[in-house]
Amino acid sequence: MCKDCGCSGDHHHGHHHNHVPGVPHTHVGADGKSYTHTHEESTSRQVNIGTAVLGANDAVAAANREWFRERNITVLNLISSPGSGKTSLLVETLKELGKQNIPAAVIVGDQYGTFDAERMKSTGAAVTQIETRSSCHLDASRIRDVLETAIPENTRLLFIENVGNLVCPVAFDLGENAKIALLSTPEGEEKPLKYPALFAAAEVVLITKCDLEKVLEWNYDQCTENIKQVNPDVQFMRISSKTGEGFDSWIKFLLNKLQIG
Ligand SMILES: Nc1nc2c(ncn2[C@@H]2O[C@H](COP(=O)(O)OP(=O)(O)O)[C@@H](O)[C@H]2O)c(=O)[nH]1
Ligand SMILES: [Mg+2]
Repeated sequence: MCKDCGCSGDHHHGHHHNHVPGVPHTHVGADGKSYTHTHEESTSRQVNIGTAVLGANDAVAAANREWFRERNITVLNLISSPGSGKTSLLVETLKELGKQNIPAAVIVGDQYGTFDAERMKSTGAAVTQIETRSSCHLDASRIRDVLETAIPENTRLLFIENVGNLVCPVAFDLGENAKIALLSTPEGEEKPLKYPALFAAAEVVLITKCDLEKVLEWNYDQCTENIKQVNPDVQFMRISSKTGEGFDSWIKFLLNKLQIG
């Protein structure tokens, strides 16, 4: 989690700043309330708040997980950089699941706007957009708050498209069955070593935009070696939402997930 950007708390600065240590000052938080606090010399206080926030998040995530389990809904949390192809993948995936009569829903988080929800709604699936505003990740309570409205009764599969960010979303359990990482070929083969947390936590890494491999001189073996260094057991899939390559394996993985939960 990114303690420097303040993403760990409800009480959210939303900006970076330098204040004189020991002098109290006030901010208006994302919830509209005013908070007065004091910056200290050491960062130990921030770490403590972060730990408490994650503990509170885990409790809500556990309740979400139970909600999904009672309804037999499999939940996948998609995490990657902005622009790596999450929404494009989901549009094509939802079309395919529609053909196979598998009811799926999506909750998508972005800082602002409803662009992605509009793209995905065209598939006929239930899609709910959350605007996270000052926050760089979804947390379990944001998911809890929309559960009753976002998920039609017969839903079997829920995709959560997290806010585009390789770092902070990883720390927040949402109650999902698995985290799916996407790494698009333009991002470079070394990203799993530079941002290991996501690749260590993922059950599957989708190597997206594989249609661009040639033009980018993408080195698949080097990339997968890098991922294996942080997660020896992870599954890989090479996939393109433009050409449809890799969709057979991806859909097979999803159908299998529905069986085993
Ligand atoms: N060449 C290529 N471009 C893609 C592919 N998937 C997505 N894109 C493009 O990448 C950009 C970002 O995609 P988007 O799905 O919005 O990514 P997100 O921000 O992770 O949701 C868009 O311009 C897409 O058209 C792909 O498989 N191949
Ligand atoms: Mg998107």
